[in-house]
Amino acid sequence: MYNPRFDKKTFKKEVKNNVKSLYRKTVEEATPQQLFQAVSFAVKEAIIDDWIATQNQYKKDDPKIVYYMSMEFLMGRALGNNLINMTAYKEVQEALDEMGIDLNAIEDEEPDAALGNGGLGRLAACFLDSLASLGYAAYGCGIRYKYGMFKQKIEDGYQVETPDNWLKDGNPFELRREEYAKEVRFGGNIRVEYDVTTGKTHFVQENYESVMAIPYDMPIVGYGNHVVNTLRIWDAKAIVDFQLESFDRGDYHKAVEQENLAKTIVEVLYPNDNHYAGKELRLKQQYFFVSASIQAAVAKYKKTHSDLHKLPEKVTFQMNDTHPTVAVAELMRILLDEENMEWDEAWEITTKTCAYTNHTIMSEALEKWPIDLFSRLLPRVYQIIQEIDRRFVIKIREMYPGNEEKVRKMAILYNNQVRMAHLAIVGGFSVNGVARLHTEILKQQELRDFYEMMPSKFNNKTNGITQRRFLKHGNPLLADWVTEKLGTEDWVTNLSLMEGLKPLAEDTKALAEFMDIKYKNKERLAKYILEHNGVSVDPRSIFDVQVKRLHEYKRQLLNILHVMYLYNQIKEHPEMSFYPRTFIFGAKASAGYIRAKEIIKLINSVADVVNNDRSINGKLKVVFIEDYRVSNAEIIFAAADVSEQISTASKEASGTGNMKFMLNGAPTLGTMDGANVEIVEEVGIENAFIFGLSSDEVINYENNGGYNPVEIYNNDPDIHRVVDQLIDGTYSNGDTEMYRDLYNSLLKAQGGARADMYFILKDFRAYADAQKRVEEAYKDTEGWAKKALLNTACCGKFTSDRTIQEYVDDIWHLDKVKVEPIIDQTSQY
Ligand code: GPU
Repeated sequence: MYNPRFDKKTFKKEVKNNVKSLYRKTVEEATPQQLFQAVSFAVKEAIIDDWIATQNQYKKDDPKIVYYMSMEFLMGRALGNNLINMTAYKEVQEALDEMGIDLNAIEDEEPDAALGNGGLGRLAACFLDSLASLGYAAYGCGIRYKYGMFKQKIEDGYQVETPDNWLKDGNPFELRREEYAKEVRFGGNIRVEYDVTTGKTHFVQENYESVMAIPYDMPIVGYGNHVVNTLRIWDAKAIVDFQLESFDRGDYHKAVEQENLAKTIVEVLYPNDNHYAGKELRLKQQYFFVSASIQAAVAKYKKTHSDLHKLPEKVTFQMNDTHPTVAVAELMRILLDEENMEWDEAWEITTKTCAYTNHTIMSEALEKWPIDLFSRLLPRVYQIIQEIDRRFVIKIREMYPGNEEKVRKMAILYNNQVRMAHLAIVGGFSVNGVARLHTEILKQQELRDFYEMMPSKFNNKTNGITQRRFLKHGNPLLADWVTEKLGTEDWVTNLSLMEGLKPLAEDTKALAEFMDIKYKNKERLAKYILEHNGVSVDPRSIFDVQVKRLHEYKRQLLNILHVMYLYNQIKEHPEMSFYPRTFIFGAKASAGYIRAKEIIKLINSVADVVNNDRSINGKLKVVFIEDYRVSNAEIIFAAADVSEQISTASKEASGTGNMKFMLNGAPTLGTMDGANVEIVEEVGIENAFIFGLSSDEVINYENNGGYNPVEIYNNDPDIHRVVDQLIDGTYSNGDTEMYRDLYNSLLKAQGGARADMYFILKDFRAYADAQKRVEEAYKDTEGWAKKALLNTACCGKFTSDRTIQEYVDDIWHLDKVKVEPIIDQTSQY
């Protein structure tokens, strides 16, 4: 066991002592929040030893480091996860029990660290967990937003956003590292100096505004290996003294401006998922954390290495989508202006150090900054991008003489815009997609020209998730059962062992146990729903779950239209056999995404009507879970029977929720999109419910102007009826306008958008049929249990440990590190 040094007595003493010194209270007097703080500080105390040991080991071994650059880290709660990874969860639970403290209740006091929107941010969090658990040196680099993802309230069926003040009680796990502060400069102008003696040109930024970036470090605990890596997130503060002492003495106005800049820059996470809004402050955020992180990484490298030309041997900057791709130009700037390198040597280093991951093909997500905004905010960085572009365009012309179409399509600067994806592809050595299908679409469609020009840069890294949080922590009943059945807990770090469960699909007793655990988890979720939504749901009904960001391409609208259809069926044929179903939704809509908000309102309206209709005998329930986030996701995945993954084929790059459902034994009801394709490949098509257009068919329609939904509407009376119910007042107390926009979106081309852009009516019948197959399959209790169990048994591929190992083998080439723990008498682990 990992923690032979855990001593209950010392731990309990420490908790008591923390309550006393932090709050001048006894354990009995302390509030739950105070107990959470006291326990967390005791846990941090133990983590610190391993954190020091790890960093010392890194100093000794000098391994290559990956810097995972991301605007988002959707970490969720830290306490329970840290205990799990220290392999101390049960011991600490017991110790606290003996003090009359319930660990679960204490965990519920911790706010989620919601520094991300959805899949992209959660992937970053899973990756950090896997990097530490596999023993690789890594930093997560991001922003310490004062306000994370907004909290969602549902009022009268509408989403209402409230600020997420996650730091208000203090964050016990973070460390402020003032001594590693870095200055970041914005705006002003560039003065060009020519040095006659050296013949060198210098570029001097003047009249700029600047902020100080202050790092906060959060420990990332590896599982059972004493490795503790660092998530470094940057706070901003004004540099007032500096300005008043220098040439700007007495420039009160500027001091105030800088104060404001510092305050606003880290104020809040932009709540957009898969969407580029073009806000200047967002670009400031991007450059702010990228510049600080790269400065810090270069400074760290220089402490122990003399030759910057070998930087690529020790450092990779992995850019999580285009959000941090200004990194390419910033590294160039540092090498050129601060290290006085020539262009070619700086370029050689940069293009061996930077790598880019693409997470979407949705065109509205492409970051294309207007040149006037970009060059005003980052004048020197912009000059460098101009030069990168100039040289790249020469290359295009060399390769494709006379083909100006290629230049138009591939240039970085075009149409008065800076195309960030192009910068990343040209300036990096690797471009990867996040599921096999997605990478193929990138190569054959969106990035085809780049693939043709530089095929060797392109590679696939199918996403993954961490089983430590989403099984061991989130579903302890199933986790213990798996351990018992496999006779080992090694699946926690080697998920391929799950295939050892496959024979149990033929074992009636094991199947019953498996479904009994599912039932208990459904009871736990039902309790949560009753407490948080005031709706009572029957754990014997089928829990059909769609939880993810609200987006038209994810097609929550298809799901709820189908519920409306089922409701019509039940009303019309009360005698018809119908297995009771509970449709569970959870989703945040970006604050400015009107149509997404209409869909939330519709779901809640349908819930209102259906849940209150006594005549259907509770056969159908609809629940919208408020404030879907990492912490309640853990409960939701564990309780799901059916995993809804119904995006329009080609649109969902990968999906990762799909993997979390699979891990917890919920078969996929989905399209052949993203990683669903690979899930089906692992589990077998007979253990999933697949329907709808293929990505090729969708792309084909799109290239030929779409399809005609009106024809379907006119020819299918069930569909006709459901669509009409959007405007006949059925779900709006007689209001015929409330859902008119949704109605129009399905039937009418408007404002450049095709009618039914996401093929909802086109796929409706296929979806309804697939749902019918779900119902039939569920009625066969043992048959269903088999499918469910096989999903868990076949999920091995989808651990982020596998994903990270592939990144290491193909892109990062990191060295594995072994950490020997510090044995310290005063420490309790
Ligand atoms: N994704 Br781009 C986001 O969550 N937010 C974004 O802004 C962009 C992509 C998601 C993809 O939609 C999802 O398919 C994928 O699994 C996830 O990134 C992680 O790669």
